[in-house]
Amino acid sequence: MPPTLLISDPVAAALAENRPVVALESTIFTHGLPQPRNLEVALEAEDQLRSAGVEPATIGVVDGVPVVGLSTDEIVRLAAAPDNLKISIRDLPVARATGRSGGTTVAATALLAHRAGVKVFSTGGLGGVHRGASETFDESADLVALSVTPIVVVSAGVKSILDVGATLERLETLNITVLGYRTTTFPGFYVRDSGFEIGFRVDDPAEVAAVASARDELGLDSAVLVANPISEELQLDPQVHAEVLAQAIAGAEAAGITGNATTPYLLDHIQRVTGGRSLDVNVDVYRGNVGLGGEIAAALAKG
Ligand code: PSU
Ligand code: MN
Repeated sequence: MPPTLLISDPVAAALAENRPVVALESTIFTHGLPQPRNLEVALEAEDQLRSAGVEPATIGVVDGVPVVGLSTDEIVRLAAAPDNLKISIRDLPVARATGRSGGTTVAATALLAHRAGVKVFSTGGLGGVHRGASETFDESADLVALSVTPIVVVSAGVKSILDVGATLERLETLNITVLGYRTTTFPGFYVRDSGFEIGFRVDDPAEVAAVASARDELGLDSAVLVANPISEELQLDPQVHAEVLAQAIAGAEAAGITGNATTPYLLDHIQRVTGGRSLDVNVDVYRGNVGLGGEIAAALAKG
């Protein structure tokens, strides 16, 4: 039988020696970013961590086997494959039974990272509650997964194309601790401020590590979500962002776009209208979260 979890040698060694490790998802490069930028971003994130003395554990599914610590060859292969599955937790059994490969979402990545013993996970933007969810029930499995997975997730909030207020309500209901990193407002992914307040602010990686350790001492199983906003210099101009988003939403309605097609439509619209600037911001956001994840992992490893 193929293994149900394969931990690469470098990741296993780092964990055994209590060196810092940061998990990275693969849906970001199998489904989130266009080629060839997707591969560059995936490999850059790994290099960024290694230069900071942190072991990267990029997670995905290769021929049905969940892998924690994809090799460069495996990342290259997944970034190029046209037939990857987008693998959330419900898709893991299908991938295993059929021997398929694919990128793991935040939900599946968090689960596999935790099973491997990795304590910190950096992503770009978490999945959340979609606009119109009161009709469609479209809410990402990322939220439910984080309610039962004791890990630290670093994200720049959720994309503004989602219903940010409803997502924050669900995070509360699901007992997920939300910390603002050097901010008291929830980030809006492309912009620093989504307009929603969050209760707790932390100012350095050691404070995040202290909250994660307290969570463990209390025997709680939920994630700590670190909301890390993009810097003011790198954000999309908030005025432009608001206008483009309103246009994109109106365009989707006029074109009768619904369901799963909505997110790709909105993201593509925003990208075209901003002349690719939103894609650059997306990459900058990710870089910021990867860097902070490394610092938090280092603080946790110090104990
Ligand atoms: N946010 C994006 N692009 C993405 C994702 C999130 O802007 O590709 C990915 C992440 O992997 C996230 C997943 O976990 O989509 C959520 O998908 P869904 O809403 O189908 O649960
Ligand atoms: Mn969905």
